[in-house]
Amino acid sequence: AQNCQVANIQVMQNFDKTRYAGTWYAVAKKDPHGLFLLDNIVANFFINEEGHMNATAEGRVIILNNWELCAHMFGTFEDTPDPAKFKMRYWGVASYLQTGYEDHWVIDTDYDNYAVHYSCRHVDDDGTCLDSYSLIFSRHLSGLRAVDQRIVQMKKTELCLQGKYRPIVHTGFCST
Ligand code: AZE
Repeated sequence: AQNCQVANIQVMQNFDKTRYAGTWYAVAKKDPHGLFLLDNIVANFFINEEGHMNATAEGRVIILNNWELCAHMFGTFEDTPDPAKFKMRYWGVASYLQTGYEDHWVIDTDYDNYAVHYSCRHVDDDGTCLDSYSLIFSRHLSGLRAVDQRIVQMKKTELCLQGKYRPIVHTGFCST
């Protein structure tokens, strides 16, 4: 039974942030309300000296209506009692980019091929999510294998976000 309660969302069991480290290419996304990374989204996760997860992310954005640039972002993660649920504090390397403090959940991953991320920014009074974003990651720029696509499709449905994702193009916009 699908009730779409944020509190009932299943996350990755025994999440291992060491194995999660390294480069992930975002291949699909469900956007939040408002400004977000448009495409060419690549995230790099690593563990800092204190053992906490950190990440850099980049992606194409358009700010101030028509200024197109590559956003270079940084995120630090606070552990919570659930090893797959983090609080992420993030900011832009340039001050005119976005800052925030929000949930960052790893829904599923095999560490070597795919990962499903989810963040609910605003839980409604009825316990469903009012404003979420979600990224589907691949270790490879070429995208996901068919076997991984089937798993990811199931997870999108579990998140109550089936049909709400759009593919992310990688044109090299942020590589120069
Ligand atoms: C994420 C991967 C882990 C590190 C970070 C991420 C999120 C970044 C944003 C950036 C938004 C920037 C905007 C700029 C104008 C989840 C991709 C930091 C939400 C809108």
